[in-house]
Amino acid sequence: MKFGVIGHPISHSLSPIMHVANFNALGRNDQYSALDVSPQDFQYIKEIIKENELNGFNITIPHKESIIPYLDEISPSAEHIGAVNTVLVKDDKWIGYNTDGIGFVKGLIDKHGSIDNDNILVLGAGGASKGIVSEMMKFTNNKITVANRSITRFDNWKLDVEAMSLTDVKDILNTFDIIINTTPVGMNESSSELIIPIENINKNTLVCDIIYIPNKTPFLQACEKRGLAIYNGLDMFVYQGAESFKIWTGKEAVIEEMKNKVKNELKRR
Ligand code: SKM
Repeated sequence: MKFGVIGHPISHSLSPIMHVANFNALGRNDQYSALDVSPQDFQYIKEIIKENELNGFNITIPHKESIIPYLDEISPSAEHIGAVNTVLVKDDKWIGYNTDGIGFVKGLIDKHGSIDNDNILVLGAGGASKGIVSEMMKFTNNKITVANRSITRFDNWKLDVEAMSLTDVKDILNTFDIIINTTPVGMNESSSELIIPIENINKNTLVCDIIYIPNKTPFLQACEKRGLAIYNGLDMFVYQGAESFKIWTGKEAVIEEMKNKVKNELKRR
């Protein structure tokens, strides 16, 4: 079978080597390529996929929303999130899914165990946050708190969450067992801005970031320095790929092989 990832730019994507590691581990002859499609050329996406004879593909920045009008069907959760990262091509029909949120949640639970009774705070209210929160709600009994700089961002949220401003959440930071940063703050290593005052966080809290390049954002570094347990976005990337593979083939991926390959490649770069 043939798969691929569509994005712009795309040369740095780790998806091809990660998926090929999985195909090899399973003894499959599948292919996975990276296709650079600029926003101007995105109107030709149907032709591009047909020419490349893909059975399924991932979609990354900046096309996760622009793909939606080209789909024949969309999963309810991808529709709710408003973003698609996985397309299944079935009998010439395109079906869109989003595996980013479930990828984060599965990775988190595999690593840290059940989140049934945890008090969880998610920072940011964009697409990534919505995806993670809607999946996480299925695995926890507590109401999830979501904090964003501007509260108007919650206007189109249909989820039953505790919505707060970043300013207000500062006073209750010590009440959370897990804190997840989904904002891009920290992507840029030269910026030392921390999104919340970390001295207010409880010592037993697990602090997560969905970013994995850099390996430790300044936010995670500062939390680690304070003695808190930290968790970056690498597992999220691996598990979203594994979930995409399951959608395309109905088979379970070999997570460990994928993870090792990505870790080694990141070390090499
Ligand atoms: O959602 C994923 C996407 O499936 C693949 C990807 C990549 O190849 O860098 C990144 C994320 O957007």
